Amino acid sequence: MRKITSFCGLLLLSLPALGPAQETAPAALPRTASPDAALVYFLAPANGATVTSPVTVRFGLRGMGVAPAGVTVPNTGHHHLLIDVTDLPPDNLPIPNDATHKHFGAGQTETELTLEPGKHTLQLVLGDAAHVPHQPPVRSEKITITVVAK
Ligand SMILES: [Cu+2]
Repeated sequence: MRKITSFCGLLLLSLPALGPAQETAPAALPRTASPDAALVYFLAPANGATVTSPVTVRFGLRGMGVAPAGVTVPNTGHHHLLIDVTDLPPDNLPIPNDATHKHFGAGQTETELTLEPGKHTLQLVLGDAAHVPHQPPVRSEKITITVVAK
């Protein structure tokens, strides 16, 4: 997280130095290409499932490999889990790292999630070595689950 913050700081600091010709360009980071066949999805829970907390969430990935953050092997990335996120974060910046945007930078493919009772949405986004979504983005469908008390 500290790495992301300092990188963003660097990015912001470098903006005033851009020439007039670049002023209209978005403050974007280089994007890493994803293959056409790439697909990220939930192995569990199922969309619409009723579950108890903690919820075991398993991440599926087809057409690409999982690599830890910082690794720049082509056609790899690491998982990010968006919890109750309405607006997707920008595709051209590192995915935020907070309570609703969880990074699995060690290459994890599952997690135990503690959620309050009620409806929740979950969505997966693959990020590259620098936590930036691929081009085109590799995102799962957004699933809805209902958490009930034990
Ligand atoms: Cu990340």
